[in-house]
Amino acid sequence: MNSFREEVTAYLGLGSNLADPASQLRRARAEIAGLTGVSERAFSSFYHSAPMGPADQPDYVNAVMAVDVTLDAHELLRALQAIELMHGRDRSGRRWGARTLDIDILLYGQEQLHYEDLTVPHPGMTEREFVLYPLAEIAPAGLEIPGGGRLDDWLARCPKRGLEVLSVD
Ligand code: PH2
Ligand code: MG
Ligand code: MG
Repeated sequence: MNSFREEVTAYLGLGSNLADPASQLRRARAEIAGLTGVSERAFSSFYHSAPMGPADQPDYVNAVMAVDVTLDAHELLRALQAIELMHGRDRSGRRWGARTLDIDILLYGQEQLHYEDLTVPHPGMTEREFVLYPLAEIAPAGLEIPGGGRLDDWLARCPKRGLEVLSVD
């Protein structure tokens, strides 16, 4: 880690649909905020969402967290994957199947990154109601998605599919 590196604001998408999803997200929030080189800037409401992908899985709880980081994108990715593992994340399941905790890097400053293990902005984020609505809650007005247009424009075109703010988070 490089303590002289400039701070970057990153947006993280959190999701869970197993083993008390809301408490998974609550713990993850504290763990992320406690990482060296990471500080919490904002956290959205918790949202109840219908599963995207296989329908025979429980509904999800989703949220978006903004963090200021001095980690580079891969250092951040590794740290988030370690947190997923602490939550018993099992990557052997089917694509888009049930999970105890998923933490995705949605945006990393204004950067566009294309690595084998990391694509930023997160592919598909502009079509996912459980990303766009919580993101819009905490992002600055007029946020531009690097290489991908304005958040507000995507939001206006994105059906809610039953997405609801959870009254207790
Ligand atoms: N994540 C997936 C697959 N499907 N559906 C909802 N509602 N929320 C998610 O976070 C989600 C999903 C894979 O990451
Ligand atoms: Mg995901
Ligand atoms: Mg993921």
